[in-house]
Amino acid sequence: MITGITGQDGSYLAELLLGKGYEVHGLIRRSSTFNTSRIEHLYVDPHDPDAKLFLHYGDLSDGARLITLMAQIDPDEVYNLAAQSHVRVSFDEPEHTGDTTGIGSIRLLEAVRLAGVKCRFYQASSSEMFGASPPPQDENTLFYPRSPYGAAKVYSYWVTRNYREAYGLFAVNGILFNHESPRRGETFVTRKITRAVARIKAGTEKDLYMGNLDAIRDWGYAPEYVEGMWRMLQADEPQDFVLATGGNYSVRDFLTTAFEHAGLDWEKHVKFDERYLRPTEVDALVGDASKAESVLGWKPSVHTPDLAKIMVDADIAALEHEGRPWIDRPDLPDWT
Ligand code: NDP
Ligand code: GDR
Repeated sequence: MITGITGQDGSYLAELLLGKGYEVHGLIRRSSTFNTSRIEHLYVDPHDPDAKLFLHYGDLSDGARLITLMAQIDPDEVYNLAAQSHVRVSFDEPEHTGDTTGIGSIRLLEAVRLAGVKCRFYQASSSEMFGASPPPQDENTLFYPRSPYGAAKVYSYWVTRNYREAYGLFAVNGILFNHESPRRGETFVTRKITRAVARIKAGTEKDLYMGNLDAIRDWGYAPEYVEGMWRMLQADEPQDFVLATGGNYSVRDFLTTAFEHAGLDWEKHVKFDERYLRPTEVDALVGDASKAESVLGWKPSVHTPDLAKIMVDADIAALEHEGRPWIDRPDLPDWT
């Protein structure tokens, strides 16, 4: 069972698990418009005897529904990926962020416990929990969150550990550093940049308004990170792991690579807008994933500069084909 299946990571994880022969159940939110574009290509009519993907309405704010679903589905593995996941937005909607990104996790853990489900549980923890602690960060680094989002993720991290210790649940935290892809939400910095590059290249846009260009991040490739999530649940013992590339790049570096890849000069197009600044910023996140490499054999192969190029190519292709390349263009390479 995957919460957040309609998001970037949920869609890649669903693909990975279906490819391994799993039956996958996803929690989706009721919305007045379709919110399933990232998983449309995986959907098979549930009346089809070959159907392996099943979607259920629900919300992390609705504990009773989570208990009902747990009892009905009786999953072997639960991946809690749902969250209000935007750090800047968490300053605008701190209470909602606490309710979904924080309390939502304990509602799901309680649903597992109360329904008596014997499953393995993955919690999508984040490098944002390290916040102001200087890099490199690993599993032993002190948490010092710098946003309502980071603080809510710290809560979820600790309740996941607590359910492991208190109830013997196989519950783990994947502490993932930033990971991106052509499916990344359009308001996160990498996708915002690569979409703008495609539009500027096509001549439909001229300027890109941005906030702090000095922030350092360690941007990896999402499909590799969902493989790491799955490995954490196959391990002999429940343990928490950092997943990261170890890369050290500024937003300015990402801009430079992305614009240059399309033959453009970012300095001619990028303008500053203070609305994209955060009241407290996380200056530098650079992860040390050596524990994941030694215990899980997990090692990322796509590093930030190549990731920027993959995303620019995909956004240019999406514009050219007036759609989402990973759905409309089966001839495109796997990374879409
Ligand atoms: P996205 O923002 O792309 O996806 C979030 C998902 O959560 C969507 O499916 C969304 O549904 C769903 N969701 C939001 N609120 C609720 C709710 N109240 N009830 C049920 N579902 C809800 O995030 P990512 O895929 O990038 O990230 C997955 C998880 O990993 C998140 O928890 C994120 O905080 C965490 N994380 C992400 C990292 C990254 O770099 N991507 C790094 C570290 C942690 P809808 O589509 O309807 O909006
Ligand atoms: P982050 O991702 O906050 O690290 O959280 P985001 O891409 O939003 O910001 C990265 C850095 O870029 C700076 N920045 C801008 N950010 C956005 N969104 N828009 C801008 O215009 C802009 N200009 C500069 C930010 O200040 C920041 O320093 C992501 C999310 O996926 C979380 O859910 C996840 O937990 C963490 O990564 C790890």
